[in-house]
Amino acid sequence: MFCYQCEQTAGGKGCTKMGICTKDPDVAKMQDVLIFLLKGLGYYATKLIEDGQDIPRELGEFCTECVFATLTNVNFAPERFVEYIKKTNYYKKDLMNRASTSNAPEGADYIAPETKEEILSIPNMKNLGVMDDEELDMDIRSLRELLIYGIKGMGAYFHHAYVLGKYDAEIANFLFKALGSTLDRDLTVQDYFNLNMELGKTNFKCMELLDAANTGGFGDPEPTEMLITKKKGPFIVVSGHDLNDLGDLLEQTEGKGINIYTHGEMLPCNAYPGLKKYKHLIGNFGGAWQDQQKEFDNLPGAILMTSNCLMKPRESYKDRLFTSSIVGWPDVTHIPTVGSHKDFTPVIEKALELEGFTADEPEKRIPMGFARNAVLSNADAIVNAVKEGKIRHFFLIGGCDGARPGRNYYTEFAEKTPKDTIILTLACGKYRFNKLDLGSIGPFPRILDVGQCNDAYSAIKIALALSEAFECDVNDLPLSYIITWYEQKAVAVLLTMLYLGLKDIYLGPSLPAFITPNILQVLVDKFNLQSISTPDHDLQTILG
Ligand code: FSO
Ligand code: SF4
Repeated sequence: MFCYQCEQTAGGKGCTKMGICTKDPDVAKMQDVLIFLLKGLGYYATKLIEDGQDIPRELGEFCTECVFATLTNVNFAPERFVEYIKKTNYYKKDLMNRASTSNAPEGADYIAPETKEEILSIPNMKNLGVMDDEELDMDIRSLRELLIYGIKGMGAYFHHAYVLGKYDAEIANFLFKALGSTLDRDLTVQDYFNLNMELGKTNFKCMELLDAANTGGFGDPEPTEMLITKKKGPFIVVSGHDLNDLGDLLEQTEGKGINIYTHGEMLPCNAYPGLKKYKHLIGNFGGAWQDQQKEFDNLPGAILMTSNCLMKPRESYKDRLFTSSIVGWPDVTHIPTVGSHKDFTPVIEKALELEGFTADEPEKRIPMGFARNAVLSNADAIVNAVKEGKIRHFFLIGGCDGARPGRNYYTEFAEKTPKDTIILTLACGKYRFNKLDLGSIGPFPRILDVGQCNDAYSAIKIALALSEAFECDVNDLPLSYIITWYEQKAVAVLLTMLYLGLKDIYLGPSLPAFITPNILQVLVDKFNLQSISTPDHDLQTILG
């Protein structure tokens, strides 16, 4: 196996024997085969689109689901990948029957065997795994993988949007085109650079679509004092990013005496009126994803994972862990989607069977729910506070958290920000400092939680609105981006930020292993992308 798609890759170079995330070589091989098949599928779908034919939504959704399944910490169940491979073969044969197969790039017409044993015995071939083509220029490989990881990240957002009824054929068509293009051996560095920028552009549209799906389905998040302590009684902890699943579960648990806690990236759901109207959505449990094995150990309640980040479950909670949607782990009960419905009865029964928390903890709450609507409804007050010198600078400190050392940078950075500055935060990186009491400036807490990682859209909208209010370029705002990355959604968001021309982004805790020195130099020259150093040094550079 070879995988270097996430920040925790072995030795900062690549996982070759076993993933640090515990992805094993069998699942890694199946994911490689699936992505390879999808490249050909993308190629033929694009041919048909160019010939003026429509690709059905069903295929766009299927392709999206497949790329999402290969994202870090999502699906570790080999049998689910066998099913994806079989179905991809089926769709691909149909496309090949309809499209012209002349001039197709090498590998485009590949059809995989359909049993687990046969799939695992597929010999290495050009383009199958990341490193399988030794002759490929390293900078081209770097940009090709950047594009593929961007596709995976955007696929996750697209999936969350269309399960809430928002689909956009242009986004699906770009997914097909981008996948298909990675088989083209004639593409230059510039071609790949352009495709990556197009990914950034399309992902912006995709995050906008997801924002519309979330706010259209559940209303605009509103500032909320969210409970972060335990309440007595049976409960279900819901993790991941899928608001649709949380909404369905809340409906199905209403009146059953079960408390629902969000976990990880579900935290922002406590601010959506359409979700918080359920009184049993009680608050948030625990910290970021990498703490789950410790926090779920012997937990006296049920746990539902609706998307990443899933870690290898300990035996002490495997029987009360459930997966839904895209997520999978061998021997963990999966709640299937039937039509558009999920029946969460097994999760509910498990929660009622377990003891639950036996006592109330002393209550603690933290402010959250500062998405674009909540912040921009106070735009005048913010602009005035800046003009009066009460707010000197804004920091967007956000992105994904992770397990490796070096991430206390973000806690320290937040603690050291001067009292006349505001921190906007999003994604699970916020857990590094969201419980700190950094005070407030007028009516605003100094930490404004904008939402999930996809709510980078909301943060960008806030930045663009401020630049309009101040009549300046967005890069001239007193705003700095301190970004923490872990997996491929962060890649998609970063490409969007670069596409939008945002400059001076500080990226950490380490730079991606798949970015070669030459490509890094291009990003530094063009966007002044910087790696983090120390909080003191970076604050000094930013604030002068
Ligand atoms: Fe975190 Fe995991 Fe949202 Fe990521 S829970 S690490 S960027 O999947 O998705 O921030
Ligand atoms: Fe390694 Fe990350 Fe790939 Fe898992 S996803 S195998 S940790 S690089």
